[in-house]
Amino acid sequence: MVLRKLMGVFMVALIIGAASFAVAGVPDLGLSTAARAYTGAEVLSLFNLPSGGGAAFTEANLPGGGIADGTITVTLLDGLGAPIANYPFEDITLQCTDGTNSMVPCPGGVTADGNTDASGITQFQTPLAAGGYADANTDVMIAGAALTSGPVAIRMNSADISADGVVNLTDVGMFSSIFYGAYDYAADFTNDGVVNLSDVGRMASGVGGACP
Ligand SMILES: [Ca+2]
Ligand SMILES: [Ca+2]
Repeated sequence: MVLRKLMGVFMVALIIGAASFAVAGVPDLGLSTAARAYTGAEVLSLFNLPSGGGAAFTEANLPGGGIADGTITVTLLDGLGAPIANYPFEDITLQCTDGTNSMVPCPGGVTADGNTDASGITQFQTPLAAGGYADANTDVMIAGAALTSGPVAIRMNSADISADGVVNLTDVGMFSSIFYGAYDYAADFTNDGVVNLSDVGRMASGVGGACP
């Protein structure tokens, strides 16, 4: 009887041990988090270029056009809540899509700035290399799967409006149509609610550029 009880405890310990082994060191998409430096409620906007010469996350735009720090800090934890150190930055990426339109990365253009540190932490701060736009929050992707702990309130646009990896006359034409037509976030690079000369400046800064 005692032996049977002991065997039961032993089996439970084995099962728990196996479960722990399964999750240790593997990112948990619910426990891992992504946080924005700016703690206000507003959705920020990030201006991208395929060349990587767009805005750093520290220079994201508030509604109205002001500057706010949109730096994203990612904390990777495994299923036991333990930090995952040295996780490769190539597998920590961003996705921004509203279902119709999307931010389109250049190859390797939207990775975290570095591998996770001993606390499981890394950041997105340097400019992305990307085209396209989406009026939606941004998901942090771990090896292709979104964190279920929630997206970051940053939307994105780019002088590469056509999202083909180059900024050329096609994009200038699309920009002009919006400039002279109805408001569209796709060309409001300063996020101030109007498409005007300040956006022309950012459009011009991208012309001739392409994915590296
Ligand atoms: Ca283009
Ligand atoms: Ca604008």
